[in-house]
Amino acid sequence: MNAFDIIEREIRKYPKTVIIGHIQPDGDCIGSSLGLKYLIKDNWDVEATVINQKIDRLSFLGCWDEAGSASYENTFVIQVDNSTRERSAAPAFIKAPAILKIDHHIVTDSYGNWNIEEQLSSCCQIIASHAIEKGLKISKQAAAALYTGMVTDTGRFSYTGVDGKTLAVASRLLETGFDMPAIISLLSRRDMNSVEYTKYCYENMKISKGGVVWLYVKQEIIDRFGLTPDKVSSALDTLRDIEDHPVFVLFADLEGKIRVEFRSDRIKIVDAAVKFGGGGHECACGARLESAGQIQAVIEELEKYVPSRRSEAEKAAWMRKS
Ligand SMILES: [Mn+2]
Repeated sequence: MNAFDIIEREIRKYPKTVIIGHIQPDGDCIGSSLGLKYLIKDNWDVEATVINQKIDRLSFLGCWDEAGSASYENTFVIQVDNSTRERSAAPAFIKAPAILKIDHHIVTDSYGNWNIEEQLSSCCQIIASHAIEKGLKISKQAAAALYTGMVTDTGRFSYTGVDGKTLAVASRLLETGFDMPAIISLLSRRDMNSVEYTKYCYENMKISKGGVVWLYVKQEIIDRFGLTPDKVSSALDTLRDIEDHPVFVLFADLEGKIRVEFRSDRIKIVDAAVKFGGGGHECACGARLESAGQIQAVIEELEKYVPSRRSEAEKAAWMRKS
């Protein structure tokens, strides 16, 4: 099933097409939404509306609206990069008569009338590969948006899940001639406040007895640095890549709960996230806690995945991969 066969048909059936991302948008979410908007405009001259939360550092890709009180009657909705209906940037979308889900996460909620669920390295890769397969015209603007999502969701093509097909799709996007180094420069830029936050993270990160690297960013710190949820997560870059410590986790106060971001260097830890009611990818997943009292339990659960605490055989297998 090619996503654009559905899109081409449904955009003509309904007076309105709305593309929606997930809450706390990232590069893949914004890149997918805007890339798709540009593809629809360039190939069928139809204006789709994009709904996403605000995120300043990606505004160079284009504009979008925030969810208002719009109803979704008589609307064709394309929901991108969003695994569950609750995480939508506009949950009212579920009332729409026609919903296309395009997502690359582990499948837990196939809420669409059509569900394009492919476990590729980014949602942008799915959209770009379907566009290429269908022989669509891909403008520089569309390519730049889709490339941004591919780059950000794969740690610049370095995470598990990147394969020859990923790079073939990226290659096709680069052929459009958009200014790739400019995109990378914009994505990499840090202001002094971020540098100060990074300093805070290095000074306050901890390593548990069982070898888990962790940090808890409390509300007062979020306020002190004026951090958006997305900026809070940049602490993960401080926690990663520490020799002999492949399992790390970031806790942060968020909307009265504690957001937990689990990460590892090639160790499957998603079961730990599931244990706390979360989910996601094998080595990059998340959950929410009701209170800080549960933090210790999460750390102890994760300690079970630290190679030095596992059997000699498992340890050797992990070392071989290193
Ligand atoms: Mn994604």
